Amino acid sequence: MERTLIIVKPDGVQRGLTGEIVRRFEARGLRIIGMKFMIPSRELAARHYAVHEGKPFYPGLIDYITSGPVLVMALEGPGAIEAARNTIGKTNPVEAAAGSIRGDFGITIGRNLVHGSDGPETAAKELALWFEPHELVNWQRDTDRWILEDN
Ligand code: DAT
Ligand code: MG
Repeated sequence: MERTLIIVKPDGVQRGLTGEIVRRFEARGLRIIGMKFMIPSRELAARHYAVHEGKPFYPGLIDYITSGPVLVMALEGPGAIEAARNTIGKTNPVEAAAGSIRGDFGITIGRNLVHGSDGPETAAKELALWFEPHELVNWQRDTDRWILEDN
């Protein structure tokens, strides 16, 4: 089992796409274990995007992610990180496959709707950054025997 951190960015929230985006992850079989709605502080945004500090797009990226409410999710499943990244699509929506969230709803890199952790170390770091341990819920999903071969 793997965990990943997903954010519906302010454009996704403002455009009323939160339900559609959550639906796609749920339909895929990823299990929601945490969810919160908040306006990220600049400090939180800076820690989240620390790896991009100094790049030309960094100031705009911080302005964008702190510009309004976001929906933050922790998802769990086998290969959850890669599965979620594939459901989200390539960073630049122009290159994202049709059928992916960015490929279906985005057209510019600076408004690409969703964040998903890019590897196990990043996921662990990001989950700890956005969620307190007690905010992650342990629960049995009754449909798991139809979604997961081994559960
Ligand atoms: P991803 O969000 O697909 O993991 P990333 O981690 O490389 O992509 O970059 C984080 C965000 O920064 C990305 O979602 C959009 C923005 N970004 C990345 N590269 C960019 C670029 N060349 N120009 C403008 N914005 C960019
Ligand atoms: Mg990234």
